[in-house]
Amino acid sequence: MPARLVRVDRGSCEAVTGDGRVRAEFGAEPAADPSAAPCSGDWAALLPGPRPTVQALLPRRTAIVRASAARDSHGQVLAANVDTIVVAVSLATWPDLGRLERLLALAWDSGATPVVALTQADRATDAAEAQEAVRPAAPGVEVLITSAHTGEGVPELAALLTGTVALIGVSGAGKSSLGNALLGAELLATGEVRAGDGKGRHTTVTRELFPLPGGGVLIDTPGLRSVGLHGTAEGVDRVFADIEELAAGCRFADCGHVAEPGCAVLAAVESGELPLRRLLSHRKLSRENEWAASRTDARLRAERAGRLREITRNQRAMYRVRGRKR
Ligand SMILES: Nc1nc2c(ncn2[C@@H]2O[C@H](COP(=O)(O)OP(=O)(O)OP(=O)(O)O)[C@@H](O)[C@H]2O)c(=O)[nH]1
Ligand SMILES: [Mg+2]
Ligand SMILES: [Zn+2]
Repeated sequence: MPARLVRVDRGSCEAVTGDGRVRAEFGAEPAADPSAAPCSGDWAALLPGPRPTVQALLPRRTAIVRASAARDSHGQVLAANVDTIVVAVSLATWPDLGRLERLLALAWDSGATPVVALTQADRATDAAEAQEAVRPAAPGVEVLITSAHTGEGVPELAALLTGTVALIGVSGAGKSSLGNALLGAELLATGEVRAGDGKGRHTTVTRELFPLPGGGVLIDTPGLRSVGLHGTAEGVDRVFADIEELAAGCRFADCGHVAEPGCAVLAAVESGELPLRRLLSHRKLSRENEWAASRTDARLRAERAGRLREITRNQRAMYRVRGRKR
């Protein structure tokens, strides 16, 4: 029975089928790769019955994957088959552009299209000024001013959303509040931020799909404490499309934009066209991705070597059996 997983708990999940919502158990033993485990937004094949079980997951069209907190090279999937990612950034304080670039790289890497929602505009000193500051950090991405409390920008945001929509951002950004505004109902729990530092209290703890009034579904996610990149260079390249464009003018095709002669990127920093902050952020995120990729490569090599050993072992055993038969 085809089904979509709307919420994943320990050992079981809530799934929506053509006949309604069911609780389904996980059939097979957990895979070695945690990113292959069922996740909100996955499409699945259920074996129906009094206790339905998840028999198989369909390949994911897109997936939001971050480096897992565990010290292995596997990524952690935050949501699967997402079409639009709303990156929520609160205007209650001045936006952290480096963090936004990181979230956008994660979003682009997923295969979905990101949108930046500047939230809590009613608390901003100058929302328009903040929007202008954010735009250069998000080339090719819509940046909207919104407020869940006044409803400002909510219809405009809703108009940009298609298919499966995921809300991501730090705790206290106002993801769930904005989610409720989009859902047109108070379905998601929201929480006060801490008085001292204005940080959220990690109110949202599950990722659950809710149908949107205009079609499609919404996945609210828990506030991200850390966003380690675990992607390809593609996401970073898109966030820094302006640097990629400038790089085409560098004298050397493999220019690292550090101290090379004829570097068009450094020239742009010199002239004030490109903020130095952005070049440094690019460098940092690229290195992180390369590191994640090299660790994944090392793991794949080890796994291949392991498989080869196993094949050799099996072959030897087979020859022994054959030898006995003769
Ligand atoms: N003034 C104002 N406050 C808002 C707005 N949106 C959210 N808040 C407040 O910000 C706090 C955090 O909002 P949440 O929606 O719970 O934030 P979240 O991003 O879901 O946080 P986590 O679930 O912890 O990740 C709450 O006290 C909200 O009332 C807004 O548009 N205006
Ligand atoms: Mg929340
Ligand atoms: Zn260069």
